[in-house]
Amino acid sequence: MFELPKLKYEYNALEPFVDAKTMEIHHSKHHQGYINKLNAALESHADKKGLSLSELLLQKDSFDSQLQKAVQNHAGGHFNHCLFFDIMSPTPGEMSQELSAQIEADFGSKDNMIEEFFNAAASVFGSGWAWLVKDENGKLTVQKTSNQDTPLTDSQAPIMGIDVWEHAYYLKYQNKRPDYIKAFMSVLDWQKVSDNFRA
Ligand code: MN3
Repeated sequence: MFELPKLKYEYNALEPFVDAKTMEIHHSKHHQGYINKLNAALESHADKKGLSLSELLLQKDSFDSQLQKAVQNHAGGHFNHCLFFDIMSPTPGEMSQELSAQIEADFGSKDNMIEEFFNAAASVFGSGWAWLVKDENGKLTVQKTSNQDTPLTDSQAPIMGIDVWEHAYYLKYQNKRPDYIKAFMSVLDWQKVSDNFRA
């Protein structure tokens, strides 16, 4: 059974950038909801219960269509939210030299990468995510996914991502998604993103 990870900070710790009410609902209702639905889907698939979250996502194409859809949406939702909550911090750290050098190699500069990430997040149509993704050679790209699809595959893994579903920002920012993206960048823990890059 999958369980909701505890946050490393209080619901109000990211104020004023991300408000406490949004954090509470997002974590305790939305993230918990994906976990509940994932666990429910696995109830009838006892042979899959020993698989890790990553294994479920990487193997889902071999599952029956009902479980495949449940894993895509709810294991994806669980995985994506774990990363998202983990890379925000009330005391964001600095980017490593290693990540900084890779960003310069792949985007020319940190500003260019942030601009591309910002534009990706702002232009997701409907509900979805924008990502910074590392491939098997360490190369970085900005990507977008719809719904709870995740960029995790055998050959690439997300190291940073922003949830642009309206539930992530509507209470405080309403239709002003760009303001929310800017706020997210203010609480983004580059040290954690650097750890994910190194992993
Ligand atoms: Mn969400």
